[in-house]
Amino acid sequence: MSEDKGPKGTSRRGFLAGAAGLAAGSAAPRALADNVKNLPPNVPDWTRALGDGVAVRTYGNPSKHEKHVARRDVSWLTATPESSVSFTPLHQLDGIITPSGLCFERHHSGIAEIDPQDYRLMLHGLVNKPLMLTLADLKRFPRTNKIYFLECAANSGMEWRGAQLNGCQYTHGMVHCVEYTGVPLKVLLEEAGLKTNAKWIMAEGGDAAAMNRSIPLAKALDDCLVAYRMNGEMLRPEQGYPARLVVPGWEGNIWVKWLRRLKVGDQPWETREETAKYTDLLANGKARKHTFVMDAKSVITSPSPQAPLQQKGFTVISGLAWSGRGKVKRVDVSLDGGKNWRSARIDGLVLDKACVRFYFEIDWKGEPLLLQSRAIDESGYAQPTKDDLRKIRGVNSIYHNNGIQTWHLKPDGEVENVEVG
Ligand SMILES: Nc1nc2c(c(=O)[nH]1)N[C@H]1C(S)=C(S)[C@@H](COP(=O)(O)O)O[C@H]1N2
Ligand SMILES: [Mo]
Repeated sequence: MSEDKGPKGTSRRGFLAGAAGLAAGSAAPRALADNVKNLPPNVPDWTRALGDGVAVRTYGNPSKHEKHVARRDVSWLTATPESSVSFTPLHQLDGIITPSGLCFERHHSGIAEIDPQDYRLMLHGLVNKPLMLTLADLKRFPRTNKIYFLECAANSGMEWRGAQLNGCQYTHGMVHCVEYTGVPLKVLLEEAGLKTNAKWIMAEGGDAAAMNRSIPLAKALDDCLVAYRMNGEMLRPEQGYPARLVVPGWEGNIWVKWLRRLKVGDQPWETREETAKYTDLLANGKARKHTFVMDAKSVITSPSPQAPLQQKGFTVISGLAWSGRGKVKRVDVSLDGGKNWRSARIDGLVLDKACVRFYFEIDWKGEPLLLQSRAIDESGYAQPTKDDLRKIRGVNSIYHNNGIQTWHLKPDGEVENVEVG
């Protein structure tokens, strides 16, 4: 390896400095000595015998050693598991694509189990030719593949009155980012033919909640999809099998799962989910509604409370950023609670209304740090501090909390959810 300088002047030869001393670290890997027979230069157990053949694992699962990588819920948050949420383990992932089995779930009445043979999508209302489509019909329309994030409007909703949940899985884990395959909604609407007074669309789910929301026609004709695949495979039941609405950049609640009906109308339906819920109570007692767009947001996923640092030296700080207004243009990182900022390195794809992955490498000497990240999107919008957000919004909201998160990294490597004043 050449002696070129790494980020912040770290010598590349120094990346693993101290690696040999792992056993002396605070969280040493399980007693190395016990496994000496499996360590080089010895021939390990897994080299001494044949492994499973092909087609034993017909639909593969992660290694049994990765069982700790899991969706988790917060038991006291909701009264029942059917109307509840599980969170994406953001601290255990990298890149921008969320593995299908780890996408957070938000159901109002549990997971509908739909037989694809009996599936129908009805499109009616202010159209010239109402449609009743089977899944096979949907698959015959021209289709497209798009990577988008989906964020529940309630993500970070517990943090309005101060730091509360200790882990980015819980503070920020109501987001996922996958590739969808589906039919542009515009194609279906054109097939049905819109009447001239068409202005809104109502999407309704086939679950026991029959969850429904109104969508302005302009958005429906812009970039919405009726998706039936995610990450190449058919949608998982949790994500709305066999078809869901994809509403890029807009709050997750509108992404109706188990999509059963699309009705075209001339005004919003004022459903429960856009009046009693998914509105934002302001300090003056008035509430905002139809707050569709998810503004730019970011979070450091590692280190974070569930992913403490195991040792000093070269350290990769990593996180995710996204914006419902388009592409993320830049992500800044602060080590001192927002006094000084430097640009992080965005690595991998930078797509419209999708997550980006950022990295910021440091040589950590064990000093306490106040880690923050802030996303700036192509519209010029910069993620606000929590206090700036509270100045406009008060503290009575649940939804649309995109304030800057602070993690307090302590000398022992532990990390805590805090706020800086
Ligand atoms: N039919 C139906 N669609 C639904 C819901 C639901 O309960 N029923 N929950 C909504 C909410 S509030 C969110 S945040 C997203 C969550 O999508 P996910 O479960 O794929 O993460 O689905 C939305 N679509
Ligand atoms: Mo949601």
